Amino acid sequence: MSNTRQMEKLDYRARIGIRMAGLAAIGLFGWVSIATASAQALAPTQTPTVTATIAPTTGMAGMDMGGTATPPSDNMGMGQDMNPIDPTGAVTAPANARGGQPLDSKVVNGVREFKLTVQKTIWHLLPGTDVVAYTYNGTVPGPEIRVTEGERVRITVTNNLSEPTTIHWHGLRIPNNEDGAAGMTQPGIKPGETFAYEWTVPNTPGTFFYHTHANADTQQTLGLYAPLIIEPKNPTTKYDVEYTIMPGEWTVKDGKTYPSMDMEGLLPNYFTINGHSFPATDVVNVKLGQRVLLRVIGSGQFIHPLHLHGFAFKVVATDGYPVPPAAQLTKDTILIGPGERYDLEFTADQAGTWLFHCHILHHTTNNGLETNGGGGMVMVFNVTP
Ligand SMILES: [Cu+2]
Repeated sequence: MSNTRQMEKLDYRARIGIRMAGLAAIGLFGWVSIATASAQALAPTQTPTVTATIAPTTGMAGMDMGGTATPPSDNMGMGQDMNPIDPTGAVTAPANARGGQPLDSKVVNGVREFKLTVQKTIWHLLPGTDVVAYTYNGTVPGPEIRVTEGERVRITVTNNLSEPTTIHWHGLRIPNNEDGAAGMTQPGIKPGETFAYEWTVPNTPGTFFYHTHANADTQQTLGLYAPLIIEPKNPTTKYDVEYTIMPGEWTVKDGKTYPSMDMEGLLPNYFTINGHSFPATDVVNVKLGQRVLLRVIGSGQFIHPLHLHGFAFKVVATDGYPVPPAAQLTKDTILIGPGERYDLEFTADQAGTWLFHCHILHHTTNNGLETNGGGGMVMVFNVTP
C-alpha cells in the first residue's frame, strides 16, 4: 500500500495533528538556526558560549532590505544566501542567443539520447542589461526536449556549476528514482560530475517542463527551467503555429544579479518571456486565418495574468492533460502560477500587431520604465494577410 493510500485512510483530525507536529518541528529548527546565526553575528571572531540565551525577538529584522541597494553579505541564518551571484567562470552567451530551442538527440540501441550541460552564463535580458544566469546548454530557458509517448530516453547531465544540482521532470509520471528531487530520490549531482536519467516517456502527450530540484529557489529563478513536450504517437490535432511561453523574473541591482524571490530585498525588477524582456522578446509571425497553439509554462516564481489582445483563446489543456471540449473555457486572460501549464488555442482571424503581455503592469516595465510601448513581459503576435 502506498504512502498516499495510507494518508487517505487517516481521519482528518489525525492528519491535522501530523501537520501541526511538522510545523512545530520546523519552528524549533528555525529558532535554533536563528539563534546560532545571531550569536555568530554578535561575536564573529569568538566561539559563542551561551547561544541558548539569545532569543530571536526580531527574527526578521535583519532581513529588512527595503530601500537598500546592497543586501548584507552574510546569510542571516535564514537559509537564504543574500550575496549577488558570482560571475566567475560564466560563459557569455552570443548576443542573438534564444532559449527554448529544440535540443538535438540521437537514437542509440533504441534509446533516444539527449545531453545537457549546466553552467553559469552571462545572459542578455535585453541590450545593455545582462544577468549572471544558471543555464542548460547556455540559454534561458534551456533547450526544449521533445519526445514521443512510449519511447525510451536517456538524458545525460554534466554539472559545471560550483554547487550540486539535479533535474526534475515536472509532471511526468515516471519511476520515483528518476524524479530528480535532491536529497530525496538522489544525491545532488556534484560539480564536475555527470549523471544520466533514463525513463520511458509516459502516455500523456502534452506540455511539461524540466527544472532543477536542488537549491531550487536560487537555481530555478536563475534560469534552470526548460520546456518538455510529449508528442502523441498518433497526432489528431494540427496547428499552423506553435509557440511556448516561459515567464521569468530577475533582480538586478547595481549591475549585480540576485536570485529573484517573493521576499523583501529580492523582489524582481526585470521580467522575461523566454529569457528576454520587451523589446527583446520574440515577435511571432502568423498568417491571417492560421490556428495557433500557445503552451504557457509556469517556470517563474510569481503569478502572471497573461492577456492576449485581439483574440479569445480556448483552454484546451491544463498541466499537460487535455480538457474535454465541453469544459474548455474561452478567455483572453490566463493566470499562470508557478508549476502550472496551460495550452491555449486561437485562430488569428484579424490582421494586426497584437500584444500578449502580463497584466500586473509593473511586470511590463524594465526596472520601472517602459521602452517602445512596454517592457518586461510583453511580446507581439504579428498577424499579416
Ligand atoms: Cu506578471
